[in-house]
Amino acid sequence: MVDGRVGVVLESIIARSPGEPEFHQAVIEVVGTLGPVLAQHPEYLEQRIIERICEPERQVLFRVVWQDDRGGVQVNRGMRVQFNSALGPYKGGLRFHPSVNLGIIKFLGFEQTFKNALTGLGLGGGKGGSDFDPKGRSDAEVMRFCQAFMTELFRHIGPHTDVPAGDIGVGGREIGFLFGQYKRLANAYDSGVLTGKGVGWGGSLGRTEATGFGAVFFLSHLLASRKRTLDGITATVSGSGNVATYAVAKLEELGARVVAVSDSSGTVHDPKGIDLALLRQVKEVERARISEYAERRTGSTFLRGARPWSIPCDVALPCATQNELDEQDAKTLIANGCLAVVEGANMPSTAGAIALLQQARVAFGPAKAANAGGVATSGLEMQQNASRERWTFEQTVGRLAGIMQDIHQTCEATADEYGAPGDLLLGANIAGFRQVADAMLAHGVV
Ligand code: NDP
Ligand code: 2IT
Repeated sequence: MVDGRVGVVLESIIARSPGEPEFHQAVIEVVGTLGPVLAQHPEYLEQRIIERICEPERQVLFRVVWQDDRGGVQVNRGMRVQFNSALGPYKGGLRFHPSVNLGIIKFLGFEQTFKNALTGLGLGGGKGGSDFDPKGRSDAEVMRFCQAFMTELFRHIGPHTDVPAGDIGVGGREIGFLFGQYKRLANAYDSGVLTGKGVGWGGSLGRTEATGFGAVFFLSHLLASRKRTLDGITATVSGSGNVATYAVAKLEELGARVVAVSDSSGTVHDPKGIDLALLRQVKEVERARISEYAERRTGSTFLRGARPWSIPCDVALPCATQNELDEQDAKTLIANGCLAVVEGANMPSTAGAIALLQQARVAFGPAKAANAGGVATSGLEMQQNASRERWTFEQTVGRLAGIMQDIHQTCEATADEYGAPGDLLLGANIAGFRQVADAMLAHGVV
């Protein structure tokens, strides 16, 4: 609910960022739930915290020129949006995908600010990326692109300034090439300048698994609050990248049957349950399309062009990209008796879909809480880099599990406090906002 004064503020924020629909959507979603806290704390409006929190502190746009394997010159655009440093150095991933534009990176940096606040680890918010498309590129081309990208980015980042990591199209291979170039330019081994590093050279055990595992830990708390467990339930997952793969792994470990995964070409329906080893072979080792999985797995089918949401399930985990679950999908999930939707991706559900799910009392785990396990474990990687320690897989995942439990508890308690029991979207937004806003007030007019 947006009252008159807040509505005027929202309109001015949208007007100053034309042509950025994803950013508008993210801002409206957060500010639309802040009514009760703004009523209680007039200082947030008086000090213009909403306008300040919605305006990135710094936005860097740069040209990235590199040579492909045939000697052709390629030109891409790189960017880094340093959104908010009230709680710590800017922190957030890099996305390499042809759809990347400033509005998408701004929405991601905005979401990241509140997500990072919820982790409690002293991390500011940022995001970056490029319209570079890694699909079909050789390792050598990806390396030259990463080196060209870092040649500009390096002057804007540092272990105490801004600490990028992966996102869509940026995984261990890319972080390696980016780190190599940073190290060469800086003439320093600044382990803490990037996270998601290889475990042999400063990375944390468990970071690869963290986002997917964290989302499933969040889901199990959500189900527990409704006296249910994961054991024996049916799940559908979208995507087949980093987040999706380790969501599938943890779901299956905890006794769920995952009957769908997908990519941008279509969905695999595997009624027996996804074969994790085959999924990893196809996607991580061969970097092939998910249709390849269906070709090798008897009993599974490939639904070209389809999303997973028409396949009946008890829980749905969108783990691919923004706006991949719309009103029609929400109606189908509700009609099929879905109990819970937990967002592994960033802003995967449209505003209309969220409204329908909430009306139908489907338990909803919002992205900025449910997928915070990735960045939280990046925070743990930074701790290990700073102390020159190396924790075991069990230690790190144990810390992750505790952080996800705390985040779930904070969202629930905040929703209760503000008169909306069970509304974890409101709980996540208000809890994250208050952390950041109070730090900004303390820091004065900066
Ligand atoms: P990956 O690049 O590893 O995998 C992305 C997956 O999503 C692929 O299966 C890809 O299919 C699919 N996908 C990407 N874009 C689209 C699209 N436009 N339409 C349909 N499918 C698409 O990325 P991640 O797993 O790291 O990221 C997935 C989501 O999770 C993103 O929203 C990201 O922001 C979010 N996230 C990631 C975190 C992390 O630690 N990595 C942390 C928190 C959130 P295809 O190969 O066909 O493109
Ligand atoms: O959206 C996200 O939280 C990420 N892509 C992870 C960011 C990070 O810094 O680990």
